[in-house]
Amino acid sequence: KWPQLMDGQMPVLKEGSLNRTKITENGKRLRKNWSSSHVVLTELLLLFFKDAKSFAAGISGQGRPEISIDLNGAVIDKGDKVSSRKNVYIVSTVLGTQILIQNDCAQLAHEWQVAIQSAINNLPAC
Ligand code: I3P
Repeated sequence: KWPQLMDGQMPVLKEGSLNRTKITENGKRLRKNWSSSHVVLTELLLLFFKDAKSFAAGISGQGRPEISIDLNGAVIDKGDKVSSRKNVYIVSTVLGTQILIQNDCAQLAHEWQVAIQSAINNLPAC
C-alpha cells in the first residue's frame, strides 16, 4: 500500500469510505461536487483517494491521492451550516482549502471527526 512505501513514516490511523466535496481552494469558493472517496488519515495528512483500489495500487501506479490535506494548523468543525446533508463535517486548512466530509451513518461520521481532531491535537505545536 502507498503509505508503506514511505517506510513506515506514515502509519495509517484510519481509512474508509466517505462522501466528500471540496468547497474552497486557496480561499476561493468552488462549486460543490459530492463524490464518494476512500479516505486515509495519517499523522500529518488527510488523503482522499478515488477508491480503495486506487489506494492499494501504490504511488507508482494509479495510487496518487486526488486531494491531500496538511493537518498542521487545520481545523475540523460541524458542517451543518454549509450543507443540507446530515452528518457533515468541514475541514479547513491554513492554505485556505475547505473539504466537507459526510456519511449517512452519524456514528461513522462522528468517528471520523474524533480521529481527525485527535490527529490534529497530536501534532507538535511548532
Ligand atoms: C448544488 C448541489 C449540492 C448542494 C448545493 C447545490 O447544486 O445540489 O449537492 O450542496 O447546495 O448548490 P449544483 O449541483 O447545481 O451545483 P449540499 O448537498 O451540500 O446541500 P449549496 O449551494 O447550498 O451549497
